This record gives sequence, C-alpha cells and structure tokens, in this order.
Amino acid sequence: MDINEIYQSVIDGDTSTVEKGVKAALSAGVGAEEILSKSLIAAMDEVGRRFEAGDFYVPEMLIAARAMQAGLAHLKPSLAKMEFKSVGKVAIGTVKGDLHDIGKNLVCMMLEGTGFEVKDLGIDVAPENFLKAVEDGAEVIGMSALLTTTMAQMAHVIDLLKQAGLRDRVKVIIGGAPITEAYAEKIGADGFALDASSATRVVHQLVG
Ligand code: B1M
Repeated sequence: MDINEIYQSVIDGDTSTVEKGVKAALSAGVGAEEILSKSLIAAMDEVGRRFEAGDFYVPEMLIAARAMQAGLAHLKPSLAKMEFKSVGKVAIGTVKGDLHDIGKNLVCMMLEGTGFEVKDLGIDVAPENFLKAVEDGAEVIGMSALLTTTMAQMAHVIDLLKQAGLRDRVKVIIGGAPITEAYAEKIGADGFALDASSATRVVHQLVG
C-alpha cells in the first residue's frame, strides 16, 4: 500500500486500512516522518479544508481523527528513535475549552522519544493544573491550542504563573495551528514551535 492510500483512508475514516497501510509502509522501508507528514498530517489538513468548505461535518472530522490516531500509534516506536537525547521534566496539555489532542499527543510522543519525562495533562486543561504541574517540578510547560477562541487561555496561564510567583521557575512553550511566533512573543512565552519535531528542539534549548 502506498502513502496515497493511507492518506485517502484517513480521510475516509477507515481505521483498519490506515493501520495496515502504516505497518506495510514501515515494513517497505518508508520513513516514519514521511508517512506522518505526507499521509497522516496531510490528510487531516484536507479534512480541515473540507470541514471549512461545508463538505465535512464534526462526525467525519472525528472518525478521520480516530483513524489518524490509530496510524500514529504504529509510528510511535519509530518516531521515538529520532532526534537527540536529553533530559528534563515537561508537562503538556491542550488549553481549557479545547478538545483537539492529536498534535499535542504527537508533541508528547516526540519529547518522550528524545529523553524527556513528559506528563500529559490531557485536553481542556484548567489553568490551575498547569500551575500545579510547575509546583510538582515541571521545568517546561507546553500548551497546545487549535482554536482561535481558546488560544487566549495561554496568556491567561502565563499571567497566573506570574501572579503565583512561579513564572521564573518554568519555561513556557506554546503551539497549535493558530499560534504564531509573534503571538508567543506578545504573551511572553519562552518558545513556540510549528510542529512536533521543532518542539523537541525548542524544548531542548529551553532546558539548556
Ligand atoms: Co476541529 N477545528 N473543531 N475538531 N479540527 C479545526 C482546528 C479547524 C481549523 C477546522 C477548520 O475549520 N478548518 C477549526 C478551528 C477554526 C478556528 O478556530 N479558527 C475547528 C473547529 C471549528 C472545531 C469545532 C468548533 C467544530 C464544531 O464543533 N463546530 C470543534 C471544537 C471542539 C473543541 O475543541 N471545543 C472541533 C472539534 C473537532 C473534533 C473533536 C471533531 C476533532 C478533534 C479530535 C481530536 O483531536 N482528538 C477535530 C479535528 C480533527 C480538526 C482538524 C480537522 C484536524 C486537527 C488535527 O488533528 N490536525 C482541524 C483542521 C486542521 O488543523 N487542519 C480542526 C493534525 C495535527 C497533527 O496537527 O493539531 O495542528 P495540529 O498539531 C501540529 C502543530 O499545530 C503543532 O505540532 C503538531 C504536530 O506537527 N502543535 C504544537 C500542536 N500543539 C503544539 C504544542 C506545542 C508545539 C507544537 O508546544 C507545546
């Protein structure tokens, strides 16, 4: 099965074909990064386009997301081997009001694979839970947001960290489709990453 078939199966929400396709592509020697970017992520972009155009509704988005996650699970061992080794404690969550977790899961996976101890705070994370993670020893906080309506939560968490006197104890990295470097600077985050692979590099730099 080639990469285009995996791409189409994600769009169709055909989980078992996605799983078979990813396994077959890996066995055929196709790189995990190529499968990820050219089939799984590319398919989700197309799903997003169709949703915007009114051709797809939430259920179609959801079953495509499930198929993508199933494919991603098979890539995990290969993705975990990439990049350099480093050590540090990172806590990551999708901000309050936001249920999108595929990108966040990918970032967790890649960070774990590069030697970080990752606490996954989940989705719809209350600001207090980010603060609690710092109190529990996280050196880096990662926040993910996919909605323009929820990205403001990131600024809110940073403000709360300042108010609690915790801001100097932790580095903050943010990411997600609507997030830009300019926004990260504006709200006083320490780092921003466009994708999971660059997130590992940024976190590595943040912990020195
Ligand atoms: Co939603 N959704 N969704 N959705 N959804 C988007 C985000 C949207 C852009 C679709 C569209 O209109 N084109 C749009 C947002 C519009 C906006 O705000 N401007 C949208 C909408 C509107 C909604 C709802 C409001 C729909 C509704 O109910 N009417 C609703 C909101 C629910 C909520 O959160 N409260 C909703 C719901 C859903 C589903 C539940 C059905 C499902 C999510 C399932 C899940 O995550 N388990 C879903 C999906 C699948 C999408 C799209 C199609 C795909 C997202 C995805 O997984 N992409 C998305 C369209 C799109 O993005 N193209 C869309 C693949 C993933 C690997 O990429 O998450 O961007 P991404 O992560 C990347 C980078 O962004 C970065 O690295 C990742 C890997 O490279 N990154 C980080 C992410 N987090 C990072 C953190 C970092 C660093 C980098 O540091 C900490």
